Amino acid sequence: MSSAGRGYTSPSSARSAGRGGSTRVIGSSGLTARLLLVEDSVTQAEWLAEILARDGHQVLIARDGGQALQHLRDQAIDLVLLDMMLPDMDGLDVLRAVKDAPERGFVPVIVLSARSDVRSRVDGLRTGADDYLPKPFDEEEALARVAAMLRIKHLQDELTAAKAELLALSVTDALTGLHNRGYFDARLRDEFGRSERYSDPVSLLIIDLDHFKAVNDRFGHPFGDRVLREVAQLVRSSLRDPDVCARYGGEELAVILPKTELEQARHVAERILQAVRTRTFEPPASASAAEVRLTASIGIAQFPSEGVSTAEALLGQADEALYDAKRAGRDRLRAHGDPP
Ligand code: GH3
Ligand code: MG
Ligand code: MG
Ligand code: MG
Repeated sequence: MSSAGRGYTSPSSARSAGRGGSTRVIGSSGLTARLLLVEDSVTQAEWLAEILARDGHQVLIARDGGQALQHLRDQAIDLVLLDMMLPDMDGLDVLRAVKDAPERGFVPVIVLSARSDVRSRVDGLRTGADDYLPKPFDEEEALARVAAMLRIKHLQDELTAAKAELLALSVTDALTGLHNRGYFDARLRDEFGRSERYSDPVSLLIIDLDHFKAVNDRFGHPFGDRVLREVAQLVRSSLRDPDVCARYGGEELAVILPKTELEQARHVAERILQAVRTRTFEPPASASAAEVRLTASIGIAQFPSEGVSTAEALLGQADEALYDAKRAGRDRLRAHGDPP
């Protein structure tokens, strides 16, 4: 659907690519974009569209509010030029439709109004319009105002993308790419609350690599790091989408299994143990070993269960079960309450 994709793609057009993509070319005037011109007067619409197109913009024309809403639904629009007097709708309603869709990101709206029509400009600006152009417009001014708004949009898009990236980083463990402990603790509280409200079961696994200190001591820390990353992938790929998997501490991973009974959780844990014990890791070239093998131990707890009224208590039970598994010889799982 989109044509020439030269030049940059802004974060917002990358996000909205699924809804028809976006045409962006670095033109003579700087940023160019896909504009929606909402104007019922054919002569005015065509005149302005031609000026904008000459400046490198792609221009869609809507003759009334209904067409405008249709275009907004079908296309990724970067900026709207909006006549407030439309045959079928109040321009303010089109404006609200543009601004009430946060998933579109920042879509600037420039109100077009007769020079004498102060009321619709004021209403427009108060309702969320970003700028206005008094009719009849000066060609240069129209282009300059569009360019200024697109510059702001570009900055805004970059900010939104940077914020999303920071947010992702703040919940991610840098070594393994799994969620970090902060995220996990918050999700555990959420899932615990949900489980309490809806009487759904929730299970929790704590996975600890066996004798991992020895792996580091023998093959070096960088190799240990690589093993941790690979194990994280193994565990992740043993889980379903709604499951939450995090690096809980050094060589410990934790998993929330929403809507999962203890018996199903045992199956998941057994699958993870099997995946770890059958995996071979290629040691560093300097090491004499041909391959490195590893095992893990897993502690399981489920809610609802006796003596558990908080997420922390559930975590405590899983932790105790993990130590039972270690004491019983490692490379195995234990659920809270299992006989020794
Ligand atoms: P156990 O079977 O009792 O769990 O023995 P262990 O050696 O795994 O347990 P211990 O708690 O004594 O040691 C944990 C080791 O995990 C020591 C530490 O160096 C290693 N470790 C923790 N975080 C990292 C990491 O980010 N990278 C690497 N390479 N090693 C780590
Ligand atoms: Mg009109
Ligand atoms: Mg440990
Ligand atoms: Mg360990």
